[in-house]
Amino acid sequence: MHAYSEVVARPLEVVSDPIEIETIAMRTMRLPLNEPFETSFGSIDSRLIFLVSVEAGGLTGWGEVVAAEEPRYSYETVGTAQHVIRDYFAQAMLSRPVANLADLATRFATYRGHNMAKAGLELAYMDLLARTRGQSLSHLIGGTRDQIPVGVSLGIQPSLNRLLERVDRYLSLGYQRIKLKIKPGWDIEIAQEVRRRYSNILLSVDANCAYTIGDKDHLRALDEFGLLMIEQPLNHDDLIDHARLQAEMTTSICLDESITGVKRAEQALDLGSCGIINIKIGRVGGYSQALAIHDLCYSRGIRVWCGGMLESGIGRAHNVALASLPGFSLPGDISASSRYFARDLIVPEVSVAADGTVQVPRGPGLGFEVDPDYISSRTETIERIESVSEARA
Ligand code: OSB
Ligand code: MG
Repeated sequence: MHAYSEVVARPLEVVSDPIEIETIAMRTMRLPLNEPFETSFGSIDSRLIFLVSVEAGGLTGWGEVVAAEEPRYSYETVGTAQHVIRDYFAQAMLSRPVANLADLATRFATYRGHNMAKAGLELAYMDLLARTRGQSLSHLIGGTRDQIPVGVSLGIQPSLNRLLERVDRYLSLGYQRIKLKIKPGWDIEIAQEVRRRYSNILLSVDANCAYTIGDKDHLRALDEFGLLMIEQPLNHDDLIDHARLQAEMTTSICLDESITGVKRAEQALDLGSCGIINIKIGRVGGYSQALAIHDLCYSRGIRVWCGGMLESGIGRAHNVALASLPGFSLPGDISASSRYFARDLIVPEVSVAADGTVQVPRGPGLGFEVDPDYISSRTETIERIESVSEARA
C-alpha cells in the first residue's frame, strides 16, 4: 500500500460569493423496492425517501436525508430529521448568507448528532453551489475519476439457492464486488458456498453489528475464505473490541456504523480497529466530514469506499461524485437505479456498464436531471421553510 502525502486539489476552496438561500423544501415519498432488503436488523420492502432542496437566485440544489423510518441502523429516523431541520438546522442555514461549506458545517456543529439531517442540507447546498458555478460536483470536491468501480450489497435471502442466483445475476451484469449481508446462522456456510463457486471474485460480508467479541472464534472461521473485508461485525459505537478482533483476524475489518466523523476515523486508525473504512456522507454528517475522512485515509494509505443507504438517485448521484475522489480505491455500494426501484427520481437513471463501472457525470451540479414531474406525482408530504420569521410563525 502507498502512503500519500499530496493534498487533494479542491476547487471548493476557491472563494466565491456567499449564497443567500431563500427557501428550503422538505419532501417525502414512498418508493417500493424491487425486492425486499433484509439485514441483521430487519427487512424492508419500500423506502420512505426524504428529499431536501434549497433555492437561491432561480437555481435549486438537491439533497437527500438517508435516515430510515425506524431507528435501527442509527438512532435517526425520517421523523427526527424533519424535526431537527424544521426547528433548528433550517434557521441556521437561512439566518445569513452561506460563505462556504465550512461556514455551513460550523453552524450545524453547535448541534449534537443528527448527522443524516445535517448531511441532507449540506448535499443540497453543495449541489446548489456547483450549479451556481456551472461546475460538476465531482470537479468541485476534487474528484479525479471519470468512472468509478461498483459492487452490490445482497440482503439475507430465504435460501442459499436464492442467494446464489442473485450472486450469478449481479456478476453477469459486471458488478466488481459482491457483499453478503450476514447474521448468526447465515454467515460461515453461505460465505463458504459463494467462495466455492467463485474462487476469484472480490467478496465481502456485512454483519451490521450482529456479533460480540465473544463470537471471536466463530468469526475467525471467515478467515478461510479470502474475503476483502468483514464490515461492522461488532457494536455500532465500538472501536476497542474491533481492535481486539482485528488483532486476531487476517481478514480486514471495515467499519461502517462506528465511523461517525473524522475524529472517530482517526481514533479507529490509531487503535487498529479496522483496515478499511466505508464512507457514507449521511452517517458522517455531510461533505465536510466525508472529505476530511477521505483526506485522512488517503494520506495514511488506508483504502476507503463509498457506502449506500438504498438512496434514491438524488442521494446516489452525490455518492457517485464522492466516489470520484482519488482515495476511493475499492468498489462502492453504488448499484444501478434498476437494482433498487422500478423508476428512479433522476434522468438518466444510474446505470452500471458491463465492466462494473458507473460514469461520473460532468454537467453542472449532480450532473443528472432531477425529474420534477415524477417527484411531484409521488410526493406525499411537502413543507417549505422560507425565512427565520416565517419558519417560526
Ligand atoms: O450497512 O451498508 C449497510 C443499506 C441500508 C442500511 C445499511 C446498509 C445498507 C446496504 C445497502 O448495505 C447499500 C446500497 O446498495 O445502497
Ligand atoms: Mg454496512
